[in-house]
This record gives sequence, C-alpha cells and structure tokens, in this order.
Amino acid sequence: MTRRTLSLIGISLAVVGASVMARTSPAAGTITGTVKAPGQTNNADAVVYVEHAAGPFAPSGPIVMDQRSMKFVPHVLTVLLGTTVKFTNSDTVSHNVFSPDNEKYQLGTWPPGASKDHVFAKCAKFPCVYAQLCMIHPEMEGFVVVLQNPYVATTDATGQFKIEGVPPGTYQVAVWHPKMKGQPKPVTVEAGKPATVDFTLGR
Ligand SMILES: [Cu+2]
Repeated sequence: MTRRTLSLIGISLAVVGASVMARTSPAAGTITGTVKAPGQTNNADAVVYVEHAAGPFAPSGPIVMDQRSMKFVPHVLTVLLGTTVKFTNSDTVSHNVFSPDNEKYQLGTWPPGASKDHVFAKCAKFPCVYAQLCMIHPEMEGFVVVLQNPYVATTDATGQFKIEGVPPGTYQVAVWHPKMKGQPKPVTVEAGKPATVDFTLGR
C-alpha cells in the first residue's frame, strides 16, 4: 500500500468519525421540577413545555387518545404540530369526538372498536389547546395540546415532571393547566445535567 493510499484511508476514517460525532450530537440534558396547583384535587395534568426550540421536528404517530370507561384517556394529550391523533373507542357504547376550539372539528360518532384519525396541522400561536368533547356524553372532557417542539412533560398527581433529551441552551419554559395559570421561566440546560424549575399556579 502506498503512503498516499494510507493517508486517504486516514482521511476517510476521520470523516466517518466526524459523522458519528454529529449523529450522537452533544449530550442532551433534562428539565425536572414540580408544579403546585393549589385548590385542585391533585397536581396532575399540568403541561410543562419549552416554548420554542430550534427545529425542524418531524411528528411521529399516530398517537392514540382513547375513550374508555366514559373518559378521554389520557385526559391531557400533548402532540407536536403535524401529529395524527387516532381517536379510539374502547367502551361498549358509541362516542362522538368534537372540539369547539381554534379552527374547530366535528369528527362524528362511531361504535365500540372503531376509530377515526385527525391531523393537528395548524397552530397560529403555541400552545394550541383543543378541549376534546363528546356530544353524547356532556360530562366527558379531555384536552389536546399542540406544541412547536417535543420537549414537554405532563405532571403526575404529585406535580412532578421530567423533560428528557433537551439540547443544551437557554429556554423559556412555560406551563399550561386545564384550570390554572403560571408564568414562564428561563431555564438553562447544560449537557448531561439536570436543570430544575418549579411552578406554583394561580388563577
Ligand atoms: Cu361519549
């Protein structure tokens, strides 16, 4: 093998090395914390999200929102803009799916075991929140929250959340709740480290 061939091999190995580096990217961080929702039954269903992050982001899906035991499951579903949501019916009665919010939709009524897809393709100002209702059962209510990026988590009953895979940077982190409000806060994420932020919601 000539010296020239060897040096070419060296260059291609360096290029392969660089592309592997690019794919693994700098280590991502996490954002964790707690949301308190005073006066509510518990601290669940608060959506904590990064307001804006550099994209583009490709939605994966479809993501299921079920109607089960006369409830929308999950009660709060967060999706990236462009996501297809599959509305399923796991009950023994027919259900309907509609939303009175934003551009509105009425998907119709279907029997147990059937489903219908809907693409959340528009959002003028994030987050776009769609109250998810059923015309047959007025007590049923859920929410679809459409976001600009995938860096989001929903609190459990204790109010804890964990947003994973966030690239290093400084972000505005905001919170949405079905009944209460909170102020966004700046959070700096460092590679491989957990950043923390807490919220106490008000009226
Ligand atoms: Cu129903």
